[in-house]
Amino acid sequence: MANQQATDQQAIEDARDGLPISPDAIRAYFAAAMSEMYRREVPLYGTLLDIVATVNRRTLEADPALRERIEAEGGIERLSVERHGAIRLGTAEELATCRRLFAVMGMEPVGYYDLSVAGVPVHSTAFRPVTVQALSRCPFRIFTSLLRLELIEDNALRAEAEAILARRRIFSPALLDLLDTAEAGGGLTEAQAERFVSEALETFRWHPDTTVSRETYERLNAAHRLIADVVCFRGPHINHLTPRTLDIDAVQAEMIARGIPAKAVIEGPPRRACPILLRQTSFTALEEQVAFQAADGRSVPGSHTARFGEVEQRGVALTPAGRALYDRLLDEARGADPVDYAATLDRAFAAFPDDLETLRGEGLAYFRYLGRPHHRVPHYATLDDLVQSGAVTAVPLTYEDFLPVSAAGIFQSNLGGGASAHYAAEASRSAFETALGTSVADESAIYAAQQAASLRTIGIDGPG
Ligand code: OOG
Ligand code: NI
Repeated sequence: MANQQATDQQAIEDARDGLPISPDAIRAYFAAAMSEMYRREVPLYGTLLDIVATVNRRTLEADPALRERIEAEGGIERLSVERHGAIRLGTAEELATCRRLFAVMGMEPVGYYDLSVAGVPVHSTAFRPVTVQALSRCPFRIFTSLLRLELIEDNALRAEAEAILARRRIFSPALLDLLDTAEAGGGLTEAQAERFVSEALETFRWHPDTTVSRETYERLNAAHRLIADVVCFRGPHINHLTPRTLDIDAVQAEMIARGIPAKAVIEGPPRRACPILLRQTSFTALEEQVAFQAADGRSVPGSHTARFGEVEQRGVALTPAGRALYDRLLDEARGADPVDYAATLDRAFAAFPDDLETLRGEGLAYFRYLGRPHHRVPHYATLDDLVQSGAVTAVPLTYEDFLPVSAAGIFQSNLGGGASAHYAAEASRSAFETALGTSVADESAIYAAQQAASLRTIGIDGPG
C-alpha cells in the first residue's frame, strides 16, 4: 500500500513537469553521463580526451576549409562531445531490449557486421541517430555485438554458457517500467528521462563481481576470451568510448610519446588529403581486479581485461561503388607482404581518387548540396554547372558508421594473443535481425536519401 502511494506520488510529480522531452535531448544527456562515468572508471580515457582536444584545436586553426565543414555539421561543440561506445550482449532478449532502450534516445540499428570471419564469435550493429538534424544535435553511437554461442563447438560448454546467461538480468525493473512508459506515452518527461539515464548507467557500468567461479571463467576464457567477457559478468560493461579526432596520426604519435600502449597499426584507409570513411586506433587500458565466486559463499580475487581506449577520425561516406573500390584496395594491401604495412597501404590506395571533385564526379562519395541564395541559374543548368558556377556548394557527407575489417582489428588488439579462432560459420544477418526484433537499416540508403533530399532543396530530382 505504501508502495502504491509512493508510485502514485511519483506519477503526480512526473505529470506536473509536463510534456515528453525530445529523444535527442535524452541521448545527449546519456552520452554525457556515460562519458563522465567512463572517465572516472578508466583514467587513461581522460588523458586521451585531453590529447584529442589539443590536436583538434590545432588542426582547425591550421585548416580553414576543414573548419567550415565542421561548422556545417554542428561545429566544435558537437565535435568535442562526439563519441561512440561499444557493448557486447549475451542473449537475443538482451539485444531486443537494448533496441527499445536506444529507441527512446532516437538511436536506430544501422548496418550488419559479421565478425566471425575474423575469428571473433559475434555479429553486430550500430545504434545511432539517422537524420541530419539528430546527428548535428548529438551523434552518439553504440556499436552493439551479440555473442554467437552457436559457434562454441563443445556442447556441454555451450549449454553451460547459455544457462548462466539465462539467469542474469541486465536491466533493472525501474528501467523496464520506464521503457513501457516511453512506448505507451510517446516519450519521457524530463524527470523520467533523468531516472531513465541513471538506471541505464547501471546496466552499462563495470561490475567487478563475476557471476561464476574461477574455474568456469577459465574454461569459457579458453574457448574464446570474448565468451568469458560476455558470459561471466553481471552486465554488458561499456568497453570503450571513442572521441573523434581531426588528425589521428597526430594523436597516435602523441600517445606513443606519452608511453600509452597504442595499437601498432591504424585501422582503415591510409592518411589522405580528403579523408574517407573511418580510421581508428586503440590502446589497452586496464587490467581489472575481479571477484570470482567460491563454493563457500566467499569470493576469490582474479583479474580480467575488457576495457580499452580508442580514437577515430571520420571522413566522407562512400557510395556502393566507392566502398567496393575501398574494399578491393584494402584487400590488396592486406594480402601483400606486411613488412611495411603503412607504405603498402599507401601504394594500394594510390588508385583511389583523392580530391573532392573527382570523388563527386565519379560517384564514389556522398555529398550534401547547398544552394547559395543569390545565385540565379538557368533552369537547364546541370548539377555540375551549378557546382562549377558556385551557385551550389557540395559538402561531403561524413561517414557515421563502422567498418567490419577495422572492427575485427580493434577486437583482436584488445583481446590479446591467442584470441583468434577459426569459425566455419557464415554471416547470419537474418538470425541477428530475428534476435533484434526488426531489420537493420542499410547505411548507404541513409546517405543516398540525405543526398537526394539536399538535391531536391535546390530543385534537382537527382538519382540520389
Ligand atoms: C567492439 C570493437 C569494434 C569499432 O569501433 O569498430 C569497435 C568491441 O570490442 O566490442 O569498437
Ligand atoms: Ni570502437
